[in-house]
Amino acid sequence: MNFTELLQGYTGKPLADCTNQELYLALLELVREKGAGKVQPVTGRKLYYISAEFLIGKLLSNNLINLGLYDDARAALEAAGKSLSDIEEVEPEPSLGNGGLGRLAACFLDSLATLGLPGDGVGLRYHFGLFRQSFENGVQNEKPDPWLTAHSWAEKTDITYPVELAGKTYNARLYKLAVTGYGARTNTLNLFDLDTIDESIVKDGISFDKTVIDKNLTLFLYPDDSDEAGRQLRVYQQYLMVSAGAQLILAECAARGCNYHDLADYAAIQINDTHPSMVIPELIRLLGEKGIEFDEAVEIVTKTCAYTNHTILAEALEKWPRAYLDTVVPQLMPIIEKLDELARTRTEDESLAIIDKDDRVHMAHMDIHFTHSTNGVAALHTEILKNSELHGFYQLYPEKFNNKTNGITFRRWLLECDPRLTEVLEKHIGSGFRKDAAELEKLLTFAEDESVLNELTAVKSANKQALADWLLHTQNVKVNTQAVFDIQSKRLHEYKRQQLNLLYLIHQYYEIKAGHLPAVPLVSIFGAKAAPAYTIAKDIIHALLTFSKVIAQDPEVSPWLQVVFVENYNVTAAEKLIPACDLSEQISLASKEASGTGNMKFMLNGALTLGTMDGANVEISQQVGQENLYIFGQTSDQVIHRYDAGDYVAAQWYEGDPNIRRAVDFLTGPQMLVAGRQENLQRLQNELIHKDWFQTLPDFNAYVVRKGQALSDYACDPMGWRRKCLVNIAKAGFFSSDRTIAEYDRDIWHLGK
Ligand code: 26Q
Repeated sequence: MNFTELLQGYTGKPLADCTNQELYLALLELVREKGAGKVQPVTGRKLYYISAEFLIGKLLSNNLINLGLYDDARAALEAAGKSLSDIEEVEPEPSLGNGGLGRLAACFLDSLATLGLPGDGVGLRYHFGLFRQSFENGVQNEKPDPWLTAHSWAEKTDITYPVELAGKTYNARLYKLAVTGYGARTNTLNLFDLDTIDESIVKDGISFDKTVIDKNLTLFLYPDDSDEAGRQLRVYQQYLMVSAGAQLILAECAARGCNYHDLADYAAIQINDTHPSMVIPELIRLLGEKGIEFDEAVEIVTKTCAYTNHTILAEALEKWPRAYLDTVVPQLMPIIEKLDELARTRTEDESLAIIDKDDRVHMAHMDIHFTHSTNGVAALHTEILKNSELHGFYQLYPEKFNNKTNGITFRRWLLECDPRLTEVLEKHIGSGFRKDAAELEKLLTFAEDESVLNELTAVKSANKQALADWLLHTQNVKVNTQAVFDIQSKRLHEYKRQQLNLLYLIHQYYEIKAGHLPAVPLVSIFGAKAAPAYTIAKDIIHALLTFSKVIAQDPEVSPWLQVVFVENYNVTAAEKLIPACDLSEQISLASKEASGTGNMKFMLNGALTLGTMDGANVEISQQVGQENLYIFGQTSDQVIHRYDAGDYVAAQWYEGDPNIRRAVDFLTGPQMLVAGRQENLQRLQNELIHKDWFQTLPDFNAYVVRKGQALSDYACDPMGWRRKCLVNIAKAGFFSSDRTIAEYDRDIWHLGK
């Protein structure tokens, strides 16, 4: 049977007579059935990756590629006058993550399945996921994102588990979503939800009645830095996830013959940041119900569980007031108290306690004491954890600490999002890199081959044109495809320093006004959501949108400089932006970005990094060599010393440097005030002059110089530039999540054994 006949079996009529919606549903069914026959057999240890977020992105094309059906599907549809990319548009994106941590979980599921490792996800089925962002009058607005349609990849099961929250029992229902591996078997993403959720209680943007837990529990994923009420609801969500997850794990292991004493031979549980940390006391509680004594339960859980830390920002480490946990999870508090006592027998250092003197429960501390592994997500991050943030823990348990540098799945971030580049690569180095990312290095033999470099240039131009078409179609903005495309896309956070990029753009504006024209026009593209309660982050968005308007109206500046802010940045948007990028902005304050994973995606797609020595930028720099990227700014050591000394005074930098002063003053200058709002612009300006927690001003001049260098290289030495791009692509293999997962398995999980 050819693919057309196969698909018609699902549509029941000729493909040419179907709507895109009908074709989408038919493909969804077909993929489901093909995947169902490939479920991974399990022997020995199986991984449960438990995470509040799985930012999986659209699944149709990904699954078609992984099942080896993509080319056939595209050809069959084309023959019927249909386009697969139009059909993709019908699919809503499941927005089940904030950013990096959630996307990492999705990449890991893909790699686990691809490597044939038994590893399932455990998470929540949020009805609206993260909010949908829109801009109205230069301000971010938040609306629900109803991705859950009647037909979804996540299939309802008849399995439920009782979960007690604040003394009331709720039934967590299990949904299963098949995770296809590339040319391999499938694993499962287990998502829990309540049947009683009522989407109609959401009113006026994303507000809703916070008191009716049975109706609201899984409505939204809360953004980081969320407001107080949002924070509190997260505990309810977290416990729903870990309690139902723990019950699922115990049930699956028991069905495979586990007697609970030997749980660690059947299960490995990876705790993705502190959000699922309550799985530790919950498992101890459940094992107690099965008749296992506390001390043995602690040992079992420690052997089974491992913890990943994703952040260095102290304020992001979860601490819950004891009184609050007493209300929501009273069944866990006696266990957490016993764990605190036990931890205190191992150290006298009060700062390593689980419950501190202010009666706050430190989730990360519980994780480190009662799991066998704590890992950071890039080499520098792990060193900082060991030497400063978690130094006391490192002294106590040096053997538990290890590094697992993040990675990305090349199926989605190369094969799917950049088919043009994939084709050129295959033509020259064969298709081995599809399974073995290290084979990309074969490309290095073409570093001096001008015809190959020209092909890479042609790919980039075509991708820039495709992005320009998409921007015109979705946002009605026209961009100059002859310009250099410079992109900063990631969550909006002061430490990521979108405001530094803004100050550069203002500086460039003055340069152009003064007649110092750049060698090449610049299109500066941003994509970022700000947490709804994060005021300064929203002010930065407002300033960028306002500045964009100011320069668009200025005929002297607009031919040289354009600022585009992409609305509702998500995985789908990332797949359009990344292949079209020339210069990738990774400009966090050194020591603050745990790893970054966007940096890896841009590199893989042939963009050059402009970045600080932070997170995985350090390893990117090691891979490609410092002549193949643009590093600037203070080092993490300098930053940490400056923090320790506490002697950073932003105002001195502002007052002492005319360029800085000119750029910061512009924020509330007449042009900006005509186009934007005084309150927001003034607040941002004050923040920069009087606080600037993330040291934007000390890095300003170095940034201007380095970016200038990058842009002039791009303009004046196109072959040299493209050679650097080639080296970046060739050296990206290390950042495949297949490598990361193989390391987790080798050092922590030992799956299937
Ligand atoms: C915590 C408490 C209350 C409300 C929200 C939160 C919360 C939610 C999400 C805290 C943190 C997050 C997300 C963190 C995250 O995405 N971290 C990123 O993880 C990536 C994968 O390891 C790294 O590459 C990034 O450097 C890191 O910022």
